Amino acid sequence: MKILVTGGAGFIGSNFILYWIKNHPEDEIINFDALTYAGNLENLKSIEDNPNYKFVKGNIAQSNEVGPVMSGVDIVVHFAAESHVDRSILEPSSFILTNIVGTQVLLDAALKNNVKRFHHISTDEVFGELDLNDTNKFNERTNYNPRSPYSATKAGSDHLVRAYHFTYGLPITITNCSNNYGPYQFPEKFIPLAITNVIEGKKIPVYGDGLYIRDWLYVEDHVRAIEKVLERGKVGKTYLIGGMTELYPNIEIAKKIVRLLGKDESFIEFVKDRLGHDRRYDVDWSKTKEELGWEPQHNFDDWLKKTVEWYKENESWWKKVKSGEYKKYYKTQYEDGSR
Ligand code: NAD
Ligand code: TDX
Repeated sequence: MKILVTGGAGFIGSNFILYWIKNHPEDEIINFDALTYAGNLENLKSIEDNPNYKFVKGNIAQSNEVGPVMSGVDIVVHFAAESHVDRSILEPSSFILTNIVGTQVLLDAALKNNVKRFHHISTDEVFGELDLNDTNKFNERTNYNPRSPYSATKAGSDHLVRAYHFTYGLPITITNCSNNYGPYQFPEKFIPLAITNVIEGKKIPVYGDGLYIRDWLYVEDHVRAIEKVLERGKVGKTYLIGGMTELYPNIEIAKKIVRLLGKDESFIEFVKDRLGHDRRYDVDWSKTKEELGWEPQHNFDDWLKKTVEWYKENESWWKKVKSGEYKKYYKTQYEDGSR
């Protein structure tokens, strides 16, 4: 089987490739990635010489770059995206180009090359926000209600993927998952930012009142869910993926991280809130469990601890990542009061 992975140099894509090569060594993987600030081939160093793995640098929004890599592909697993909500608030245009136009270019090429499955990775953020004190969760029937430029572009890409199925018969599946955490996550996202800041002697910036809730999913649970959908998912269907049920507000997570690093709460500071900040996400993944036999296996407390250990042991990985372009972004996002 020949699998084209887009965005395989990013956080979830690289975890997916490492898992797939280990568990399906007979398959051929092409990793197609533009290597934006978020793409890092160091994540894949351990497999770079594997004869069944090949990296091709290219932009999903450029049809002349996508065309040649799609030839002979059986399955597309589409991770490539601009993925950080705060960056989408500062500058939405690259999100529209990559997440919407890029997805459409890939869909066209997949159709032309008769791929057997186009699997699109999406997010629970397309459903908008839940109130803090209601008990509803997102499910397969929840209406789309995206509220950030990022989630609006992911919603647009989901609609296009389904449209290519209904209109042209492209065999697609979609997963909408909750917030991932684990190794190789770019330290602009809350958990790796918090861990690496404390190790560097900086504070954890907690937005607003800190009472925002995410449904944390360990990245390997997500990768196993994608595997199940590729093996047993029904063409045309959407599957929801979420974590185990501990729903901690961000401030609690910040407190857990400082404790795990042997520091006190003076390492936490409240900063100005994100514009349009979604209050709560919570995913009902029971249908996915019923149909595919998948459920998350990594509980938050144990795997947050292991994630903290990973960042402690891999300082050289994130120190490089946190330099350069990242410094400029950090200054604009956290130090420049002009917005
Ligand atoms: P990431 O930002 O870590 O990685 C994105 C990758 O895509 C990078 O390697 C980058 O170089 C590549 N890329 C960006 N623009 C590209 C382009 N135009 N052409 C080719 N490659 C390009 O993202 P992630 O956290 O690994 O997320 C992967 C996918 O999962 C995204 O589609 C995201 O929307 C979705 N998702 C992420 C989370 C999460 O918590 N991280 C949760 C739900 C859904
Ligand atoms: O410095 C921060 N301080 C803070 O309080 C940052 C970066 C975040 N936060 C808060 C905002 C959110 O409530 O932490 C929570 C998590 O923030 P992010 O890590 O930026 O994730 P989120 O905005 O929830 O989106 C993530 O999950 C869904 C991914 O970035 C998306 O790609 C994915 O679709």
